[in-house]
Amino acid sequence: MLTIWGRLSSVNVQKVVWCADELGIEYKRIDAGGKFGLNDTPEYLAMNPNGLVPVIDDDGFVLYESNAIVRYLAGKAGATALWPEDARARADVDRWMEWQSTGYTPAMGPAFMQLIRTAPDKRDIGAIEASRAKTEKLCGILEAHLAQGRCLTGERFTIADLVVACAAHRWLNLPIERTPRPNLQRWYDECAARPGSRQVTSQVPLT
Ligand SMILES: N[C@@H](CCC(=O)N[C@@H](CS)C(=O)NCC(=O)O)C(=O)O
Repeated sequence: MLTIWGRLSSVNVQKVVWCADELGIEYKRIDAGGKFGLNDTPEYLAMNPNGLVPVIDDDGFVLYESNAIVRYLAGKAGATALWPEDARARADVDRWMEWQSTGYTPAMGPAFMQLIRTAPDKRDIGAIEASRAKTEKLCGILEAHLAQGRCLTGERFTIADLVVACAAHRWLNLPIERTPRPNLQRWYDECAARPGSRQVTSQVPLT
């Protein structure tokens, strides 16, 4: 039995939950992190010394780092449509996953933290604007790329779409000014219509 630790308001937990739902894997999710705590207990730190969510335990196999978990779940399920075996196709998927974790989500992080998790009178307007500008630039890259094909790596939905769509969900639901991006919106709407996404896309308003 798969156990997932992590609160659903975490974008990194959302990726894992969507992936498990997409694959139809049975699992138990335990709220941890943020207001739920638990992630600073010795038992939790033994699973993830970083004290961050998510962590999984799959019949004794413990793993942290959300994108590694997503790859593990897809790989274990033999879901080659979601994570292709061909070296170049896989590298293309992995590239977008790296792009999400090292670029896209960090870019919007300050705007999210300020607008959603900081009291209005304590907000740093400069940090919000800098974060908005960085994210807009990356959304421009997505917009141009998605003008060329249905999904991020061609015509088929993969775990690259899944993890980038979790970040896009957050961005598209922030109370912030955004440049209209019809291709990005079309792609996001298609990802969000997948039954596996429902627990992520129901996270509105953002918390
Ligand atoms: N690179 C890690 C980042 C994990 C991370 O930063 N998790 C955040 C939530 S998104 C966290 O645990 N924050 C502390 C908390 O929720 O208490 C991953 O992708 O799993």
